[in-house]
Amino acid sequence: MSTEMYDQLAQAVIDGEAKEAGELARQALDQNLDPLICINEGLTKGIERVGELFASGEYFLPELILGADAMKVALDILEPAMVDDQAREVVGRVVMGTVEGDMHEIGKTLVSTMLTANGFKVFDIGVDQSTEKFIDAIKENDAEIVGASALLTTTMLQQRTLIEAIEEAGLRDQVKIIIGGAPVTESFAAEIGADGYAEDAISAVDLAFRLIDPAA
Ligand code: B1M
Repeated sequence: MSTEMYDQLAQAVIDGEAKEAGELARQALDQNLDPLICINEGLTKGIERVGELFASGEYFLPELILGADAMKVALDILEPAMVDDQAREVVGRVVMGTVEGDMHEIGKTLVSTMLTANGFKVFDIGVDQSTEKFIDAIKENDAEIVGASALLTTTMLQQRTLIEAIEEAGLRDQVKIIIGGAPVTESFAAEIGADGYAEDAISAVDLAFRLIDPAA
């Protein structure tokens, strides 16, 4: 039953059917399915397939956009169910964004949501954000962690530029820097002087906890 729902969610994303993806997401919640599993086993599998079809030339940009739109509609329904509104102590303050030149928002938003669901206060500044915007947000929100997402092999270089800019702004000692996104690796993170790399939203939460409290 649940596997069938995950497959249907994936298929709605592959087909770029936003309305259907939204209806399925509502049905999944009605059936008390875990929203995170619906995202990981359904929507994410679907968008990965869209990416494969795009890479192999079977899909073009319009299909990529339709798939992402379908995923977003379903995420907007599933994500609030992951963040219950119990008042909790703030674990840490995080500025999160996708780097300049990069419009990919789904993974970054998922990381923000998971951090929020785990008690972090996240200031999500959005996609295509300049180093200046990151730095202003760190100062304005007194952040302890900065998260920078990049999905393109070209824009991942901006993560290095961001770290250099944070150093130049004299803020490097104040913040821990986490990077992520499909082309990013642990060794790239080490090479550019980030404090950590996370492969997915769940490991980003573990990493953030470790960086906030290394003894934990
Ligand atoms: Co784009 N795109 N895209 N795209 N797109 C990729 C990334 C690509 C791999 C597709 C492909 O060719 N197979 C390819 C990149 C190739 C490369 O650089 N090596 C690509 C390309 C080429 C492009 C364009 C250049 C296409 C064009 O115009 N010709 C263009 C660039 C636009 C730009 O940014 N300037 C483009 C545009 C788009 C859309 C706008 C149409 C759309 C995004 C819509 C949106 O976000 N609102 C889109 C999409 C949807 C994709 C794919 C299919 C899916 C991305 C996604 O949302 N994945 C993608 C193929 C793929 O990744 N399989 C592709 C689901 C998401 C949950 O995963 O984002 O990886 P992901 O996030 C994960 C982890 O990476 C990690 O946790 C997340 C959750 O588990 N993570 C972090 C992410 N950020 C993190 C930060 C952290 C920690 C972990 O700490 C801070």
